[in-house]
Amino acid sequence: MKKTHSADSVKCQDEFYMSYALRLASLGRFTTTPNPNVGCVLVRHGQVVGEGYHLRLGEPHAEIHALQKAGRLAKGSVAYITLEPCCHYGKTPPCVEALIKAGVRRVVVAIEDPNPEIAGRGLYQLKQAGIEVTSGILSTEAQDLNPGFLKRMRTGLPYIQLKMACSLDGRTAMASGESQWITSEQSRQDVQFFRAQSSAILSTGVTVSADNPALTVRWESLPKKTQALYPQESLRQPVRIILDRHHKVTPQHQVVQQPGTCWLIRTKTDHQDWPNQVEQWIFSSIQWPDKKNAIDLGSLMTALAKREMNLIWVEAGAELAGGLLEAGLVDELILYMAPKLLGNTARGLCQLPGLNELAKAPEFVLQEVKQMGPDLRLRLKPDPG
Ligand code: AOF
Ligand code: ZN
Repeated sequence: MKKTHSADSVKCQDEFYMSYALRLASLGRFTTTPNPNVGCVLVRHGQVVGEGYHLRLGEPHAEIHALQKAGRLAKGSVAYITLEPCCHYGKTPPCVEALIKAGVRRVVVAIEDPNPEIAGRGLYQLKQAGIEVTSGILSTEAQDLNPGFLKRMRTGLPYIQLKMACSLDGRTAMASGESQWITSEQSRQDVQFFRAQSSAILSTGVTVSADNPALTVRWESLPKKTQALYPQESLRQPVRIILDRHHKVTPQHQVVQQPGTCWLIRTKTDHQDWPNQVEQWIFSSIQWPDKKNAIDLGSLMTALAKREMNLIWVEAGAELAGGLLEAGLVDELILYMAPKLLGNTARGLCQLPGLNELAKAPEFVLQEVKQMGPDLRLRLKPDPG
């Protein structure tokens, strides 16, 4: 009886400190890509003696920050880490060695690191050194913090969030194409938050030539609560990736002019005078009867993962939305719904041309519903069936 009670209290304590480490980890959410968000807390005799999180590629890992803060007090402490510590020489030396050297007594992790360089070997080396290891504490929360990194490491594909905005009757734009400002200021601030934590924002030449969007992150447009946690200088511009097989993007468009990298995905190169931050990617096309010259989205995503794109935020029209859904590439649908009716002549959410039976309609599982000012935000995942 007594043993069960103490096991419960250890688990409770582990969860308490792990949730603190997760909060620290999330402070790197706008900056760490292509690396994961990781937090670390060192606890000795019930006191936090060191803490830290990973901020940016090439900079020290979470554990190193925490060990530096703890100094000699790290000896005999318990380390709570949101991801299995690394055991390889990457851009920085292995954290496992640093933890062993500092004399940490026990290591508690939320999840294993699927990076093939690590994949359980970090925990193994700790055990070999006589350190007690516990794994799986708040693993769901830790997975949710790093969907992009984890998916890329596990599958070689990025995690894709498809954003759509519509009216109550599921319409995205008037028949004329007029569409700006369907949703509210609060929803647009929320979009800024999602953009900021993505590796890249994906759109199309058709959307760029219709709306000339900047597709940037603007700190002053982030929610006030976010501004308080993340300093302006820590913002990074996600790569802007534009599917542009019809060469609609010109050097004058905002996606090209704004600071940050822009990749134009095309089937042929052109010889215009593009600024340095623009790169043209040439993709072989697939000739389908109904989609002449369409770029194979699966191959594109594999190529983007090879360029270390963890999380891709898609803001485009009905055609790309339909294409990604048909190809089974969408991991999450984020739908902002404004309390307006646009009527039957307005444009629909997504093109699914081959769909003629209800039984074949893509289905989703609702993950979350949140009110955003006057709008609703639905988060949905495709139903694996
Ligand atoms: C940790 N703690 O805080 C992070 C880890 O090139 P490097 O040295 O930055 O190593 C990158 C890899 O290390 C990354 O792909 C992931 O597997 C792991 N990230 N590991 O122990 C951390 N950010
Ligand atoms: Zn490390």
